[in-house]
Amino acid sequence: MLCFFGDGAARQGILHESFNLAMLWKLPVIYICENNNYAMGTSVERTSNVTDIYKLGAGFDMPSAVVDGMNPESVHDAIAEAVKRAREKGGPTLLEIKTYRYKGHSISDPQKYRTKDEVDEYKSKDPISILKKNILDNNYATEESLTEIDSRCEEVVANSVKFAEESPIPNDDEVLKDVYMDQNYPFIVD
Ligand SMILES: Cc1ncc(C[n+]2csc(CCOP(=O)(O)OP(=O)(O)O)c2C)c(N)n1
Ligand SMILES: [Mg+2]
Repeated sequence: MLCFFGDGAARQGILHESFNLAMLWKLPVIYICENNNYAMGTSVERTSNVTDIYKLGAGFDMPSAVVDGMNPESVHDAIAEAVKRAREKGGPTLLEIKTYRYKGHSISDPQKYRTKDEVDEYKSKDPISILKKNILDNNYATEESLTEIDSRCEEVVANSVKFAEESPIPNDDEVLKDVYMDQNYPFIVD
């Protein structure tokens, strides 16, 4: 199971309880902390004594690593290793994937907590642009085929939005559809 959360969510106590049980029961969970350095507008440095989030795994003997989230190959390699461990019943892994968020947390975020230079610095290391350059430089694909993939993706998204907007509001009995949980869990009250 791939479990994604932000650096802000990493500060919640329940995560540590979850780490403990996941290690005790050797669950096949890959904890993926997307550390973009801000929880809404609050930097990791303002809230955390230990700012290397992957180190939180040490208290539970959980295999943990920091990964350059601006480098798609590094992310692939780290996930592949964690998946292998999980499939071989080696238990959970914590990955701190260091990345960045170009936009504010929401449209009402004035972004006074960072400078434009900081944002521009990360934009210059954009993983999608770098991957594209890498693909072209190594002749893995042509510019035309990448443009074609882009337009196919845009089409899928546009069709999905159209489908959602044209669909009726779902019935209440669909609220748990496709949700991974015990459908008889006692929280569900008629
Ligand atoms: C249990 C809970 N506590 C607090 C909040 C309010 N809240 C919403 S987003 C957020 C910060 C999340 O930070 P992070 O996980 O780093 O996400 P990012 O801002 O990077 O998208 C907080 C505290 C919430 N939604 N749920
Ligand atoms: Mg964050």
